Formats: sequence, structure tokens, C-alpha cells
Amino acid sequence: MNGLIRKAGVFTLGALLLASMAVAGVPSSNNSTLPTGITLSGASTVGGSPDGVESSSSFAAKTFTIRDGNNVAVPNVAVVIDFSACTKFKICSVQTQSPTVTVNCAAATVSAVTNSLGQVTISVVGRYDTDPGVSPLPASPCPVSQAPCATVTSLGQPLGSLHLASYDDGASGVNPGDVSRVLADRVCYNGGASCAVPAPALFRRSDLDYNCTVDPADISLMLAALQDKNLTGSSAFSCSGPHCP
Ligand SMILES: [Ca+2]
Ligand SMILES: [Ca+2]
Repeated sequence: MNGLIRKAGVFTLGALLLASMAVAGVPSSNNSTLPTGITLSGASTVGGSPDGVESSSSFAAKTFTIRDGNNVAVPNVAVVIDFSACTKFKICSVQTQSPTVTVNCAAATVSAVTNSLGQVTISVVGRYDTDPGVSPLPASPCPVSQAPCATVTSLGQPLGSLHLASYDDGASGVNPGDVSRVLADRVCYNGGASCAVPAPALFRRSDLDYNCTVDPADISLMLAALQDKNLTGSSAFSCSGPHCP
């Protein structure tokens, strides 16, 4: 009897060991940590370290921590953000963090590799789409299926999705025009008479804190980003190269 119990214990231990080996190094959506969203910024420099708006976790810099099924950090793996479903936004073909952060315009992806702690901080340069036809999403109820339009994978494993907003409208980096835009989007969220769409109209480009409203908190964030830009000179350009088509 004791022998049977011992064999069962060894078998269980072996099965657990095999299960642990199977998930080792494979990014897990349960254990990895993603930001709620990411906000596109203007560009500062090319081939250098981002500063100001781009480097601040209060604004554009977002940290991803990749862990496997054993809750162990996964170093040296690419974290890929796929913007292909974010049809109202455009990313820059050259990122400030290049070549650390790489862009695939055809796939509409941005990627960077985790460090020894399984972490990577990414800020993405781009703008919302100013082409004709830009329209807001209905805001009530919060379009969870649409708002987090960017998806994240690592080693092909889906890890989650991100809300997307933009500090820059594609003109002159972060500038007063962007503040005007957030203010106008706030008016439309409240149902301003000049708005062509019924309220509450969620222009997610201006939902800078990703809570599916455009409210004073978003205006404060936009003003703070502009102040930071004015102090540091960061995000002074919309792109260092062309936007991805
Ligand atoms: Ca701008
Ligand atoms: Ca908001």
C-alpha cells in the first residue's frame, strides 16, 4: 500500500514537473502585466533616448512585464504591439527609440525586447488620423470591444489589448492645437450644439486616461503634457520620418 502511495506521489510530482517545463519561458497572459492603454506622443530625437513627454510614465512611456506560466520573468523576448485594428491612428515609421523599438509599417506593429527582468518600456510616436471620415465611437456603454484596439503578443502568445489615445494631431508635435482638440472633444462628449454626432461621443483620441469618457481629467493631462513639452523641448515634432500609410 505504501509503495502504491509512493508511486502515485512520484507520478504526480513528475506530471507537475512536466507541466512546469511546458510553460517555462512561454509568455502568459495571466501573469504578464500590461498598461491599460498607450498614448501616442510627438517625437523628440532620432536614435536617442526619449525625454520629456516620451520618457515619462505619466504620459507616453508604458512598461510591460512579461512572465511565464510559472510566474517567472521572461527576458530577451519581443513584445509586439499590433495597431492594425486602430484605423483612426497612425504610427511613425521611425520611432525615437529606434533601433531599440522597431516598426513594421505593413503589419502596423511596434516591438521591443524585454530586459533581464522581463520588462520593457515603450513610448510610441504617432498621431490620430486627421483624414476625412474620422468619426467618434459611441460612448455609452463604453465600447470595450472597440476602444482597446491595440493588441499585445509575445512569442506569438496573445497577452491582452490596450486603449489608444494621442497627444499629437500630426501638426507640430505636442502644441496648443492639441489642447484645443481635447477641449472640442470634451464639448462633443457633453453634447455641444456644434457637434455632428449625438452625445456622449467618445473621441478616443482624447480619452488620455482610458476611462471611456472625455472629461476634465483628460484636459488636465493634455495641459500637463504641453507644459512638459514647453519645459523640456520634447515631442516638438510629429514624426522624424513619414507616418506609416
Ligand atoms: Ca500637434
Ligand atoms: Ca478620460
